[in-house]
Amino acid sequence: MSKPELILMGEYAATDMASLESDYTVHRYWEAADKVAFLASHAGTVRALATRGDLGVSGDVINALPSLELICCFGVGVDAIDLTEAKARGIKVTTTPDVLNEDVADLALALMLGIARQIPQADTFTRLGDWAKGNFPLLTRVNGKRLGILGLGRIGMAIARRAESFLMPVSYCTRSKRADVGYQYFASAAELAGHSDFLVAILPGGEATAKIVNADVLKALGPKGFFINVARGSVVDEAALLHALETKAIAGAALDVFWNEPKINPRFFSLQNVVLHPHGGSGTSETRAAMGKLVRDNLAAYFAGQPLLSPIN
Ligand code: NAP
Ligand code: 8YV
Repeated sequence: MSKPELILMGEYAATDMASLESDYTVHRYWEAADKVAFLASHAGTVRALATRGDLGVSGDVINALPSLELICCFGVGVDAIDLTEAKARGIKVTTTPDVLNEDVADLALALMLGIARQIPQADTFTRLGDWAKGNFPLLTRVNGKRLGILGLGRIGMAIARRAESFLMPVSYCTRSKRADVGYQYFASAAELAGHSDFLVAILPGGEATAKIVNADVLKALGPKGFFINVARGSVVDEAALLHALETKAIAGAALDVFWNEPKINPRFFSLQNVVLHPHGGSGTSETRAAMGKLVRDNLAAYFAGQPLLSPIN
C-alpha cells in the first residue's frame, strides 16, 4: 500500500524526520526552490501538512492546496497559522498541548531567577576573574515576591504551581476569571502589573493580544519590577520595552521570545538589565520527542479515520 503524502513546512529533529519518512511520503516545502511550483505539483493529492509553531502556515499556502484537510502543528502557539482560512475551508488543526507545560514553566522560573540573581552576569564576572577584585553586588530576592501571570492557561498554571513553592503570592489576568483557582484576579494587564514584582506573559500571540504589554503596563510594573516573556514577541510593545529598559523604568526583563526572531533588535545586546534566551521554552529532548510523537499520533489517527488527539477546531 502506498504511503500517505505529507507536506512538511520545515525540518523536524532527526528522529522525528526518520519516523515521519517511514510512514509518509514527505514533501519538503523548505527545500523547494520554486514554492509556487512545489505547491502546484502537490495540490491535487496532499491531504495533510505538518508545520512548527514558529513557521505556521500562510493563507496563500492553504489556498494553493485544495485537497488539504489537516494541519498538524509542532507546538501549541498557532499565531502563525492562518486559522481564518483553515476554518473557511473546514481544515482541522492540531497542536501539541500539555506535553510541554512543565518545561516551559521551568524556563519561566529559570528566567525569573536568571534576571533577579543576574546569573549570566555573575557567570561572566566569575570567568573574567573580576571576583578577585571585589564582590559581586547584592541583588533582589525572588522568593516571597508577588508574581503576576498574564494568561493563566495550561502553562500559566504550571508556572503558578512552581511559584507557590517559592512562597510567591500569585495573581493573574485572563479574559475570563477562573472559578477553579483562588489566585487574585485582575481584569487588565496594567492592574496586574501594578500588583506584581515579576510579571510573566504566557498568553497566546496574534492580533488579539498584540502589544497587550504596552508602555502603561510597564509603567505600572515600575522601577523595581521585572518582565518575563515566554509567550510571543508580539504580546509586548517592544519599542516601549526597550525604552523602559534603557531608562530603567523597569528593573529588568528576561525574554525567550521577540519581535522578528531570530533576527532580534540589536538594542537588546547592549543592555545589562536583560537576560536573553533563544525561544526554547519547550527545548528539551524529552519534551520535543513528546511533541513529535503527538504530531505523528494526530496524523496516524486522521489517516486511520480515528478522532484527532489534540484538535483546536
Ligand atoms: P492556553 O492553555 O490556551 O492558555 C492561554 C491563556 O491565555 C488562557 O488562560 C487564556 O484565558 C489567556 N488569554 C487569552 N487571551 C487573553 C487576553 N487577551 N488577555 C489575557 N489573557 C488571555 O495556552 P498555553 O498552552 O498555556 O500556551 C500559551 C502560549 O504560550 C501559547 O499560545 C504560545 O504562544 C506560548 N508558548 C511559548 C513557548 C515557548 O517556547 N516560549 C512554548 C509553548 C507555548 P482566557 O481565554 O480566559 O482569556
Ligand atoms: C516551540 C512554542 O519552540 O509551542 C509553542 O508555541 O513556541 C514552542 O514550543 C515551537 O512551536 C517550535 O517551533
